[in-house]
Amino acid sequence: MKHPYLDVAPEVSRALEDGRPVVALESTIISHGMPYPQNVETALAVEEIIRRNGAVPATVAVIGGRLKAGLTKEEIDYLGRTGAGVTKASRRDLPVLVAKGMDGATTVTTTMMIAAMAGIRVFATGGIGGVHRGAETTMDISADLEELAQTPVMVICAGAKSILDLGLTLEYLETKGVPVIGYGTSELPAFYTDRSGFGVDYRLDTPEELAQAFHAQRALGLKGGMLVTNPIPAEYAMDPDVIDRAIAQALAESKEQGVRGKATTPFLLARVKEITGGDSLASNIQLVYNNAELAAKTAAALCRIQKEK
Ligand code: PSU
Ligand code: MN
Repeated sequence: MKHPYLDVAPEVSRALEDGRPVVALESTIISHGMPYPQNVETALAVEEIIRRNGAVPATVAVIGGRLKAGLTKEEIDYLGRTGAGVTKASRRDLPVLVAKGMDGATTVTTTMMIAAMAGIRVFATGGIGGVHRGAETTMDISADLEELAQTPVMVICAGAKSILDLGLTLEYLETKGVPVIGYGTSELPAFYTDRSGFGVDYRLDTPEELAQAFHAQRALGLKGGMLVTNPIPAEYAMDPDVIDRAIAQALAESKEQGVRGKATTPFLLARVKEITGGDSLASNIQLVYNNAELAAKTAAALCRIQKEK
């Protein structure tokens, strides 16, 4: 059934009909995750990497109240230029954005939702939201974790930043039944670095193995998605001491300034970037490229499995 509020771009829709691979991409990373113009350049380069690896990109957003799976270059440029002027759209934001015909940049949560509505199974991003440090008292737990628990999309990321409590994030995912896979590693990567000190549930080493696990999750009739954590390539990883100090400073500032709610993650991301100069941005861009490539290959492997059945 076609969804009344969903617009799937013609190229994406043709690929899905033909059983060809498609990879979803989020837009909060464009509007709130990186500065202009690097955000637009990166978003367009990521689409290109997905094409080069044999899949069709579908960048997701809400434009004029329509849920979009696949954006034009102009729409990507608009989101990048407008930056934080666009609503950061999580699950709770969709009803009003749609009813009022507004724009929204989709987080991991809403990108998963819209990808699932469109029939897209693989989604590449940088980092996911999780359980924040101090969540024992603030109750700040990203809606991304709830979405992973209920929506059947594979999310390929570079782990989570230690602006979060990584141990509590893993506990939460365990409770919710979300498989956490390390790609070529048995340790959860920490976004800017390939190590966190925490183990993942399983290590898988090829796109085929990732696709098989996702296929089995569907065949078992399980709800929810799968989290694939793909370590940043060693040559782009940051010095753990440098990044830890920047994160500690950003966290202290957010506390001092009383930053709360949906502003927390964008505040921390922006401050870490400012404190480390351009270094963290360069790493951030490279890890997204790396995830896009793996997502395209995994989406292709998933299509091959589907054809065999
Ligand atoms: N973490 C990052 N980069 C990001 C985000 C998180 O390292 O760009 C964005 C993603 O869109 C993610 C959202 O879904 O922030 C989570 O926000 P919150 O913590 O408010 O749920
Ligand atoms: Mn939050």
